Amino acid sequence: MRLLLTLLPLIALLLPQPADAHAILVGSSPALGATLPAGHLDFHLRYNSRIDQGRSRLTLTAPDHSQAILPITTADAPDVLNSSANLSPGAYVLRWQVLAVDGHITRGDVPFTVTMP
Ligand SMILES: [Cu+2]
Repeated sequence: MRLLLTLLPLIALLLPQPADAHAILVGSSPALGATLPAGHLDFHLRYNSRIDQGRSRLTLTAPDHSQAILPITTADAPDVLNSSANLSPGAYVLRWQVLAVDGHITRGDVPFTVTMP
């Protein structure tokens, strides 16, 4: 009995989870807090599940705090978000908002710094 009680939480973990596929960021370029040289910059965000690229959004906050919506470029995989921009030195925040296939929206920030080339 004691063993069963000990195992119950583990068994619960092993049972199939309810369908839930919130998109979670699993990798990004630039990486969180990265420092990159000024000029042309490619943005690649990768998620743990398929996302609706047409209903997802990338917003870039510039060093002067102005915000611009970045055009999302065609991706070769259903779980990535790509864009690019030409950036001058300063502190930026790439804000992503994605719609996952389960209909849930998630968002997050990727702060990074651009330095003189
Ligand atoms: Cu979800």
